[in-house]
Amino acid sequence: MTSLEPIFEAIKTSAFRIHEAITNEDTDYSAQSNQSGDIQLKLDIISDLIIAEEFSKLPVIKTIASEEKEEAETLHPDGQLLIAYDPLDGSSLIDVNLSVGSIFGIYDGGWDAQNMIAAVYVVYGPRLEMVTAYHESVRHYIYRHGRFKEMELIKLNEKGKLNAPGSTQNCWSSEHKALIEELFDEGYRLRYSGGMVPDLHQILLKGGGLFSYPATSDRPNGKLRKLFEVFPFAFIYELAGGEAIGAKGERLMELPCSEPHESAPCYFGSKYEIAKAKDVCCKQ
Ligand code: AHM
Ligand code: MG
Repeated sequence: MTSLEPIFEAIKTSAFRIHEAITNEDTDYSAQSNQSGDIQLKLDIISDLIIAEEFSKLPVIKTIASEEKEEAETLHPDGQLLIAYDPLDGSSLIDVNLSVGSIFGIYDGGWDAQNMIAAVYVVYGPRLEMVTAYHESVRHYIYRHGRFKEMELIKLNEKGKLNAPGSTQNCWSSEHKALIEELFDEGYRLRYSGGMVPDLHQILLKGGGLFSYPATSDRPNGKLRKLFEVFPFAFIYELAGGEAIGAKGERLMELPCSEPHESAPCYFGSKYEIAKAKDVCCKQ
């Protein structure tokens, strides 16, 4: 089996460089927009260039697809692996200095979720952190004194306490509203920053809860993109002992992906909250 260590090392180098850019570069918008129609920050473009540059040094990587680029790009025709990434997720939070992240999905054989062999995310917060999901375990690293130090493995409890409901509330379905209300009625606490990476990281590290970005009347297919955001976190949550489902209760990891920027409604959580989501709003 191909070792993923060089890829993890390239992600660590990119993370360090992006962290430096966030600290030192300005937070202005550029004159460009991406495939999803979002106006790009200069930092979105810089982060994308940094990651592409680090990945281009690795002959094992055949193709990359970025949330910031319209089309996938072949790096090494004889390479084996495909990597989809969101270079700077949540970048609209940068100006108010909230945490943001980078997300990576690594595939062998095509872009369908079933071909994913590893997923990684980086959190740029008060600290620089990285989480890898690979070989049956979800590993957590914190950047200290010039290197990423490995911490305890990440495992979700059966049931958590946090509720992170995304999107525009007055566009929710009545079923989705009912799910969110039921969780609050059971004592769940609201934790939603608007950054998928720190919001999902918080649920993973605090033992469990629910993050949802549903189908809404303004966005019937949700907002979060399968390749760049949904599949990598579905892989990570399942490996951590949780579950990740779509609008009909189906496993997100079983969804096909026919277009790189396709989105999907999504629910990530520990087993209790996902069972509840299936019962209350995610039905066939
Ligand atoms: P981005 O890729 O343009 O940064 O958008 C993705 C972000 C996620 O990090 C977050 O979960 C979501 O958008 C928040 O959206 P909303 O403000 O609609 O809840
Ligand atoms: Mg994103």
